Amino acid sequence: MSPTLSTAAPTSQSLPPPPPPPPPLDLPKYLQDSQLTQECRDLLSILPTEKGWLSTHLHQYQGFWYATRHMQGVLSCQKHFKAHDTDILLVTTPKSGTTWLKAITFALLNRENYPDTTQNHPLLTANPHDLVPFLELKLYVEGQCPDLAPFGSPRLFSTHLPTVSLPESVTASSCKLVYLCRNPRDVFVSFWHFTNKLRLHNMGTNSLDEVYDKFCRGVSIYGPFWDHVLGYWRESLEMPHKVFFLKYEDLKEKPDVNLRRLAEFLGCPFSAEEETEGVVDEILKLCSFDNLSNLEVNRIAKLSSGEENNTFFRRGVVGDWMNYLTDEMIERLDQITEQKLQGSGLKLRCVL
Ligand code: PAP
Repeated sequence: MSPTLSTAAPTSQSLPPPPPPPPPLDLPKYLQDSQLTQECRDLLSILPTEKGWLSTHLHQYQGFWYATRHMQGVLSCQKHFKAHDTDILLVTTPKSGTTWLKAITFALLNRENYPDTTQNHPLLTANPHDLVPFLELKLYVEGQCPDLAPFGSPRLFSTHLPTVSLPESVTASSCKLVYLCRNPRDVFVSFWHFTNKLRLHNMGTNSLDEVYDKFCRGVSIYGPFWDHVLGYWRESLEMPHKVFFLKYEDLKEKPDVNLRRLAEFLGCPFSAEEETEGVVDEILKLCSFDNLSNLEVNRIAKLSSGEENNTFFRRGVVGDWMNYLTDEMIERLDQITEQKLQGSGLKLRCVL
């Protein structure tokens, strides 16, 4: 006798299990918190934590705030990165002009290898972040110990780390640091746009008021902004041969003067012949906002961490804060800036 086929609806017990939630790998890498070592998890469990602007959480470590995903890279780079005396480290707090500084310094150091800035130049086909990688956000981000041999000499890296959290060998060696800062009004507005652009559709956008309050309280990636800037400002005063302090606004206003100063600091000044040939202007033209932002690679490609290259190019001007901040917001930000920078000798311009 053949078995009777049941026509009754299956009970919940016989139903197949519901599909698992989409694995975190579906998220762009910059939103993933996975791949943390136990050491990192243990540390995170005891650090002060707040809601992030983009990542779920921010953690306060050595006085500054980091996304969960970045903590692994910070610890790993602190532990393993061995600076060479000839290394050059580009340092910024986010949205201070990192992409521009990377492009300019790369073009400056590689001008003999790539004398023609209009053809076959790496910056025409690669985003500056791919040419000058971040230590803690790219090379060490997954806790691995990368092979840095292909970087040749001098090695050019970047970091957003504050002075207090730099790997020991950076301080102990004769490597050079170039710090670029930008006024906090424009940094904040740029950061607000950047994080909103990177948030997924279902995450909604951050309200300006909410993240403004966090920024003022120092709770932003690599914040407090003022402590970050002051740390490098003081180092540049104490060790001008090691730390070169640049301002975005000065670079905008007098790019040629500041590029020449940068070249002097890095020990590769422009020769009289280069000056006659207009090499300074060629580099500046190659790295200009208009040129870089219109290149195909920067319009349509992505970084390996998932951010679209075009998120690093928005307006590229001084003073866009005027279109976003209320008088009260400006007043609060200015009060903090005045209080924090008091006695330091550092002045930040918000307009040109
Ligand atoms: P990061 O720190 O996250 O790497 P970063 O490059 O500092 O980002 O920030 C991008 C800002 O630099 C953007 O500013 P905005 O939002 O106020 O417009 C971007 O437009 C600006 N920027 C990028 N490239 C250049 C450039 N070549 N010249 C001037 N500004 C630039």
